[in-house]
Amino acid sequence: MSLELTPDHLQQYARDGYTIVRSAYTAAECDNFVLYMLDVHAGRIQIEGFGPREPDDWNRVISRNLHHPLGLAWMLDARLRQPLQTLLGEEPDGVQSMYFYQGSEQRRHQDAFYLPGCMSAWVALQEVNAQNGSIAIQVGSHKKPLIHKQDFREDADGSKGRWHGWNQDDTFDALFEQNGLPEISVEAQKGDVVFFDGRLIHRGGPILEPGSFRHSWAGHYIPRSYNPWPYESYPRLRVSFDGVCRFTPTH
Ligand SMILES: O=C(O)CCC(=O)C(=O)O
Ligand SMILES: [Fe+2]
Repeated sequence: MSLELTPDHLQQYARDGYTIVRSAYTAAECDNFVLYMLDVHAGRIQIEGFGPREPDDWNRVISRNLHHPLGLAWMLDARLRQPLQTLLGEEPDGVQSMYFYQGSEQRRHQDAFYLPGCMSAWVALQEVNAQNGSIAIQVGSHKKPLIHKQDFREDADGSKGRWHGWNQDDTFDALFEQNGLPEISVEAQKGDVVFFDGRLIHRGGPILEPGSFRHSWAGHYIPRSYNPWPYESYPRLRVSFDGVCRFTPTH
C-alpha cells in the first residue's frame, strides 16, 4: 500500500516546492499517535531518553540518533516510501523526525540548511489552523538560493561568506524579502500529509490561541546516495525503509 501522488501533486511539488496529500492517515492512526505521545510525556509509557517531562514542557521532541518506537514506525511507514522515492528521485533514508505537541512559531528557515539534501513529510495529527498555529511557506522559494553553513564563516585567509556577521534567523527573512514570492498558510485536516522540499522557506505561523495543542509530526529524508554533512564531529544516523541503520560518513 502506498500514498498515491497524482500528476497534479507532482506538478505542484515541482512548481511550488510542496504538495498536500489529503487523508493520508486515518483518524484512528492519528489519535493513537497523539495518545501515545501524551503517555510518553506524562511517563505513563516509559521510554529511555523521552521523559517523563515537566507538565508544562510541550517543546517538540526531536529524534535524530535516538528514536522512540512509534516515531520510528511513522518515519518508516511503508506508505511513504514510494512518494518520497518519486520526489527525491532516489530511495529515501530517514534522518530525523519531530513531534510537535504545540505550534512552533519557529522563525523562517530552510530545513536543508540544517539537514543538507533533505525533504520533509509533515503530518497534521489534528486540525491545524490559525488558532493553534499553521505552517507558513513561501511558494516557489525552493528554486531560489539556499543558505549554507559556510555562508557564515570566515576562512583562515580572511575571506568571508555571503552572510558573515549576520544573525542566522535574520538571513532567512532577508532571503524571503529578496525572493519576492508570496507566503501562504497551510491549513490541514487530521491525517493530511504535506510533502515539502528542504530548500523551501517556511516557518511556524502565529498561534492565535496560546497554549492550544497542535499535534503534528514531521519526518525528514535524504537520498540514499547523498553524503554531505556539515557537522563533522557528529555522525548522522540514517535509516532505510528496510530498517537498515548506518552512519553518514563524516568528511
Ligand atoms: O510545524 C512547525 O511549526 C514547523 C515545522 C517545520 O519547520 C518542519 O517540519 O520542518
Ligand atoms: Fe522546518
